[in-house]
Amino acid sequence: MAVYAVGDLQGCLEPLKCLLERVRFDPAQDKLWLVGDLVNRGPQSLETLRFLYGMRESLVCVLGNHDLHLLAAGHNIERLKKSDTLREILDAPDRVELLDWLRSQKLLHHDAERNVVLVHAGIPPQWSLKKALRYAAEVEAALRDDSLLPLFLDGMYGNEPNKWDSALHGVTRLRVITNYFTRMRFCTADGKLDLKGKEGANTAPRGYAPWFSYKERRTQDLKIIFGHWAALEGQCDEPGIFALDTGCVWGGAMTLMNVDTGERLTCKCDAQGGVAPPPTLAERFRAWLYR
Ligand SMILES: [Mn+2]
Repeated sequence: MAVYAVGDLQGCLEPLKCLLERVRFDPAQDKLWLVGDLVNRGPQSLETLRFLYGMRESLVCVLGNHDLHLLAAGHNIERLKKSDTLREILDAPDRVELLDWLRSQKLLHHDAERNVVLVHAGIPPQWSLKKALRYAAEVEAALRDDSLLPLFLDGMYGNEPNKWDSALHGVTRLRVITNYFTRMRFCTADGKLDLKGKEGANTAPRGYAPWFSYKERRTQDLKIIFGHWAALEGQCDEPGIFALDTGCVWGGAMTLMNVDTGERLTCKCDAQGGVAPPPTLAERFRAWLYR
């Protein structure tokens, strides 16, 4: 049995299949961990979701910002944006099944035996693993609760408050938790978020730094696998921190890592003859702006 983690899929099914074939993935034996952002922007969001649903027993999945956006659109909370490629899911006959599966996923997965955590964006420096798990569970409970779900999806959008305070309550509290786990890149040592910067690790605004870079970070003794930050290009010098988003949907590649050995493989988005014509520079720029 092998355990693999794969970076953001964003509706790119062919490179995922390419990677699974290359490691001879066996759904009966092996496990695939997904860092979230399964859909959106890429060419095959519906097919990707169906493919994953078909192998759901072999998956561990944490949710990303695009997955939550899909849930909000699917529950008529949020309208689709021009750059979204989610319409085909909303129109699909199996949408209820697929979206119900999605909303039953976690924000944070902890493998105690391996001492590894899987999360879409990261864990803020001021939270211990214990606290992070507790806060993630608050959002996960809201996602699973029919009456709380619309309130959460409606209230999750926004950048404020930009810092955790244990006195926060209601949907505001859930929004801050969700922003940490699914959108964070740069923050201050005490966890104040900057949600605007999307470029490389050395482009932090003054007073901010990548969430994983702080000496004070309370999860130093843990391995953390994350996605979301394509501009890192899979590079992260911090010991125990594994960046897996290599920007497949932006013309990069998809990365798969063996969780136990750290070995990595990549497949390009056009690995099998191309599933979509390469975007023009203008399209890529527009897509990047909307990311
Ligand atoms: Mn993301």
